[in-house]
Amino acid sequence: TMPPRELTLIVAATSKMGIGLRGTLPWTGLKKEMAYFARVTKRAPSLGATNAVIMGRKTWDSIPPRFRPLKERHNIVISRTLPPASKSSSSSSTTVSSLSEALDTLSRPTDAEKASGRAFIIGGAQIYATALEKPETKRILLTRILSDFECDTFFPVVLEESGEAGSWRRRSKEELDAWVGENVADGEQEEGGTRPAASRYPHCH
Ligand code: FOL
Repeated sequence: TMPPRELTLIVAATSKMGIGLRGTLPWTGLKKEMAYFARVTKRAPSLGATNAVIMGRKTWDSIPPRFRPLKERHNIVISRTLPPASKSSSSSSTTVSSLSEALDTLSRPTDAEKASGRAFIIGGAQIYATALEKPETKRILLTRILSDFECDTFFPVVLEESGEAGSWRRRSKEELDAWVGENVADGEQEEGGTRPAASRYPHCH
């Protein structure tokens, strides 16, 4: 019997913890930030391992069809209404009806490749909230978006720039770098097209 898989939440949020607007990301053109998301979620702890990305159905719908399923990752989609041909599953994507079922799926991997990968919760708000109640949820990788974009969806915990947020505590850049496996750019990173949206790189909580 194996220990349950650790879960890592990855999220980009404004200072008010805004994460979404009308079914998509509130911002456009944060290409380096999205590239960071893709690199971190793809990077597996060992050669020949594949990570899993777990998301709600609305987040799945928000991903441009050309990028779905997210490549080089096992995509697990949570939907109360399973697609026709039920419990649709291929090697790169699986649909389940709850986060608990997603965790069950991870606990009986179909192959060694998936057995050794990391598991990331990639949203949205409902799935983050459910995941935050699970003891398996060990860390949050937050990218702070410094421009105050309009949002109608919010991350369920307010993570402060400095210090505590309930039981969550901000970690050092060294701890972040060591876990993600890269030297994460430090300080304010400016990008975002014509009107640069400053984005500051992750906090590890
Ligand atoms: N975390 C962070 N840090 N940034 C995000 O943008 C983010 N987004 C989500 C969850 N956590 C995040 C959920 N939304 C794609 C689109 C939306 C999305 C997640 C992923 C997406 O299309 N990803 C492609 C990259 C495409 C590109 O290169 O532009 C991928 O391969 O990951």
